[in-house]
Amino acid sequence: MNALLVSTKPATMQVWREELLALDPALDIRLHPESGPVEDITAAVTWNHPPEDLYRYPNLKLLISMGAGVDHLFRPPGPPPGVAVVRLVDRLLTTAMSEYVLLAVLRHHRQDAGYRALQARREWEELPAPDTEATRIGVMGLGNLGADAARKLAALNFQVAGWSRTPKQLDGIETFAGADGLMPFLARTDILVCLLPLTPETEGIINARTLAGLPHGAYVINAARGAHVVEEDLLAALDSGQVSGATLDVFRTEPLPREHRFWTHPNVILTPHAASITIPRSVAPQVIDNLARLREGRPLANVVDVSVGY
Ligand code: NDP
Ligand code: OXD
Repeated sequence: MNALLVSTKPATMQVWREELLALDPALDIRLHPESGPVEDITAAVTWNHPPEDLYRYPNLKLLISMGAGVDHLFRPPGPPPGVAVVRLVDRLLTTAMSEYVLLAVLRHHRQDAGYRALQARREWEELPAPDTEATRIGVMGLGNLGADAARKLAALNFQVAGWSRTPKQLDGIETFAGADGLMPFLARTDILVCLLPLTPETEGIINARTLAGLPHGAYVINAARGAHVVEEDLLAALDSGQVSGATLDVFRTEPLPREHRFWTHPNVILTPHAASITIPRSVAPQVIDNLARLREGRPLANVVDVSVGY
């Protein structure tokens, strides 16, 4: 029996089932927790599924993340040994993330908060003209999302740099890599954009030390994972003015607790992990494709390197 386990929020699971069956009516889909006999499950497409539960399926061969990120699959005890892990790479996901980043950058760069405050007071006043070519943006993570955002920002004439684990070359973008490249990258960054995967190496990477490495008054945008940020350190940097403001989509605890200071900080704009939302209809074909590859013993697409966690 080759059954596919689908696990996420109940209402979303029904949508996934419909979209997958529309492409392959023969699929045997089981919605968590109604998985049937555990021996039947050979593949699973999941989001925030309890990781230890995946060890119950002795014939599981493939884990498909319902998003671009896979950190939810690497929470202890991590994916069962020998099970392949793949993730989503999707044009709509990438486009939506770049829109989010561009919106946050331009809202800051064009002093939107300042003009809204003037409007509220009915004051006709010009703020200093922004200088795009002199504004340096630094994108942490030059993968599918980071590289697209970096290219689009460069097309707007910002000075764009990117930082990645291994060296990269991107036309019109200055690149930095590895631990040695981090502080020089930060030192030339007026607007920091985090689009890293969450791994043991990147957890807490936006902290007192790295924030102090940015020019005074830099702006921070985090649309990757909340645990990239040491939240107390970011709040301290916002309070001192080292960081002039932040746009945050992701948080250590989600939903963000109602008493958290980010909700009311005057220089924080936040969204509820909505920068780029997976659209099942858009990604169902790649799930079907990977299931076919698994069945036919062909190489899988968008494979995650389990040894580095992304
Ligand atoms: P990719 O795997 O395509 O790219 C990851 C990039 O990060 C690569 O350039 C990689 O370097 C770099 N990187 C990884 N580890 C390190 C490190 N230790 N030091 C420096 N650079 C590092 O990921 P995506 O671009 O597809 O997605 C990025 C993240 O965005 C996801 O993991 C997810 O957490 C988040 N996300 C958030 C969403 C939201 O709605 N808020 C929606 C979708 C994704 P190298 O190129 O050398 O491998
Ligand atoms: C993702 C996300 O990783 O939505 O795709 O966060």
